[in-house]
Amino acid sequence: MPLSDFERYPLTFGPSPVHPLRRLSEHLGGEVEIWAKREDVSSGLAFGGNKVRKLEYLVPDAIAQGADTLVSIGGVQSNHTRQVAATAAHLGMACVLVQEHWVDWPDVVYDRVGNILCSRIMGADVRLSDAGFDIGYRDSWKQAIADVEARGGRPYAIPAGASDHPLGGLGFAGWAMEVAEQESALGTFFDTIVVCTVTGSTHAGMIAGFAAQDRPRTVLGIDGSATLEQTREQLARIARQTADAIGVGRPISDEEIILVDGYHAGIYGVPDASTIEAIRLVGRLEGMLTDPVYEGKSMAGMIDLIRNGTIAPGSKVLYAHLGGQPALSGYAGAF
Ligand code: 5PA
Repeated sequence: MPLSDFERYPLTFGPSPVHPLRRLSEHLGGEVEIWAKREDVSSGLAFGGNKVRKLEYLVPDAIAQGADTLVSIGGVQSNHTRQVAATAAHLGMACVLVQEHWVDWPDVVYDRVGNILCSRIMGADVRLSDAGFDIGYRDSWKQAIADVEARGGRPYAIPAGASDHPLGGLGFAGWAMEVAEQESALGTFFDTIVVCTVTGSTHAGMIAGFAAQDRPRTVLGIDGSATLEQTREQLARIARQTADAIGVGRPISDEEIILVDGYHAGIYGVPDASTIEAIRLVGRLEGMLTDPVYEGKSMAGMIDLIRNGTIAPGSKVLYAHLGGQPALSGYAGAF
């Protein structure tokens, strides 16, 4: 059925803003026009970010099931779990979060500032776990769900990044529709989209949403997981499942699913020199902040792909800014 027939619980202010990054474009030679579309500033829920848009489609399901507690999972500095905590508070629900040891990072305040601090302030039951990085299903998460049931609560389980869920791709299928509307208002067309990919449903939703449109474009997912095969499998699966759900009416080809290796710094959650340089560059040229785990890596990727001509002169690029800045304070040591 068409996306508009799915129930959506508004958690955003409306379409996320798009704007040109003129000084960055010029700095990179002026032949590629770069714009940003800003998920980080399009909701009033605790610094926003890409999960808010996904959760707009999961919340009606949670309410319909009579849930009273949102349960989810991520790393210690997960942006996703912070957005789940904000959504639960906004809905008057309880929230249980499993925060795993996805990243070895030496800043002593890493598990006390940024996202995890926000989640604690918003009243979530935050549980630290020793398990390492994995975008799949975990025992600690099953335990959290069982605990809610044991105390008579009604849990609604949201997987990592709200991705591996039947409704996970819908939010960013909607993003693709929104881009088309904004393009016609602006009289422009973005032939290349750059997005950071980890649990996959952001990128997957975009692929499905753009597949429903007439004019082809390239969606470059810059991998931030450093577990490429697992992310590629989940990305492809969610893209195809979302395309079916919204009635795209044709199969998604392998060529439409582009996961770019080489900018994840070799490991999830840890920046390398190019990540830090990209964060500083765009901060100093545009006053726009990106983080060391996700957007700094997709920014480093976009910059390099423009410099090396993979994104060809004459291209119009839309950089999906998916949020993530609250984690910056946990990475003070990197700066
Ligand atoms: C995240 C995810 P996907 O997980 O949908 O591929 O999105 C990647 C991504 N940018 C990109 C930012 C700022 C993100 O937060 N974050 C996760 C989290 O736990 O925060 C799901 C991993």
